[in-house]
Amino acid sequence: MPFPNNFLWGAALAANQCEGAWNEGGKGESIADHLTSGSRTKPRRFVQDLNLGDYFPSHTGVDFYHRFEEDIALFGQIGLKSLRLSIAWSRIFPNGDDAQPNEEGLRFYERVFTTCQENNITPIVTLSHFEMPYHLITAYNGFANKKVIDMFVRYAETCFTRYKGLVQYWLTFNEINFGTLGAGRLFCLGLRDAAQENYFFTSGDETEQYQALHNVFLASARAVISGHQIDPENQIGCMIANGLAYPLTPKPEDVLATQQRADWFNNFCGDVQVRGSYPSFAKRRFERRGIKLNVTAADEADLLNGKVDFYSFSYYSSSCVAKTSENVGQGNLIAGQKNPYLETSDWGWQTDPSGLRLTLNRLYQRYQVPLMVVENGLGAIDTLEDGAVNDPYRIDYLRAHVEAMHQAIDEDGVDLIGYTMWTAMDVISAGTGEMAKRYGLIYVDRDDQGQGSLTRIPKASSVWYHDVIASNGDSA
Ligand code: P53
Repeated sequence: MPFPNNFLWGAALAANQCEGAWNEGGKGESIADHLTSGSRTKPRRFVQDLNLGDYFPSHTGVDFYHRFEEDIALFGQIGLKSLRLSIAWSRIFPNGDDAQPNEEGLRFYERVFTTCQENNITPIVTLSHFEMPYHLITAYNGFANKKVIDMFVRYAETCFTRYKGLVQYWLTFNEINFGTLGAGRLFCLGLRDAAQENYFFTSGDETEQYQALHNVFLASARAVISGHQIDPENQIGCMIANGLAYPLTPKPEDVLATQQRADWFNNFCGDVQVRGSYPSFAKRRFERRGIKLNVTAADEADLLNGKVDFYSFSYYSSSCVAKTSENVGQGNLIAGQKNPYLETSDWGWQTDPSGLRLTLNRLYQRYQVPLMVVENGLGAIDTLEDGAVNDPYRIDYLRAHVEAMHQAIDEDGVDLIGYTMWTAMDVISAGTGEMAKRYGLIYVDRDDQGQGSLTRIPKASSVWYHDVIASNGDSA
């Protein structure tokens, strides 16, 4: 069986990594606007004061805000059938708690989605991609505060209402499961005590963290309920960062540790969002650790009524787990130990296409809902030579993953409905804040100091991908 005829071949972006125009059009500050640039060895810093001479790459991004018409036309020429992008919450509600939405922000995304339509591109829209309004952290302590649930739901309802007829596919929270790690306390949950210098490495009160995560689950579920009421055509999915891990050895204790890690990082959030209730292993873990969450019967009903329509996830690499291994490493959040059988990218991520097939099988067998791969790609150093970028390494990476998806559909019977590779064009790296870590089908002339003409140059991989889409996967 080939890829289905209406398969959503596409590419992905996120507002804070591409738009720039951080304080234009009435936009408020977001978490992302407070992040400096870093590198593989130098962590990004989260700073409160924007006036100390630091460089904040999201402030200019790659200028998608001003160039989206030209950019989406280029995506159309590549033949993309879908474009995953996010709405910056702080363009719609600049502070998060504003009485009225910002009309200029609403109009911007209306033009973006209309331009997609003109280019026969189906938008897949993430409502929250690590970019909540900064004011919600300082004034409310992020999702620890129940009021923020209502603010998110109001934001989601504003978008569902305004973009009815233009957008049908929605994702609520990007990589929601980073909320199970200390690292996600800031960019997933918006916890105030996490707003310290080091973006990723924070630890704090676990009860507060999991209560905030519960509130994010509720915000997501209530948005799903509203989204279905506002437009029954809406298809609303979860978005989970996949952290496939293999046991480092066949030692039963390593196999068990691998499963426990998978349950906590991969399965917990998916179970809540797809099945509509907390899995038994999570309830038991909270009890044993003395974590008492405030979960009402009304909350439980909302989780059940707000189950997602499909499951989407990011998949980049895999790693190995041993009972004693350090599972969280710097700049490589979900990595465990190295797999001696796999190749490693310049940023330490190991390429594992078979792992994608395995993941698709595990997910489909667990949930039996349609699946979407909404991020997959290779971050690499690209060089511009004679006005062109030749990136055979990226083609090899993408081809192997397209092949793995084909096998999952054809041989294993998995219901996979779309693939949006990361990224449509080069953007700021989320993990390191660099431009040097490029994933795009289109090169953007911009460097780590914010210099460059911002000219767009389609890479060799975009020509390859064009043919893959035109042949519905056959020419991969
Ligand atoms: P960058 C870590 C591990 C896996 C996925 O990441 C991650 C992260 C956070 O860095 O995030 C997703 O740019 C995220 C995107 C991000 C992409 O992976 O660090 O949803 O925003 O750009 C790639 O190489």
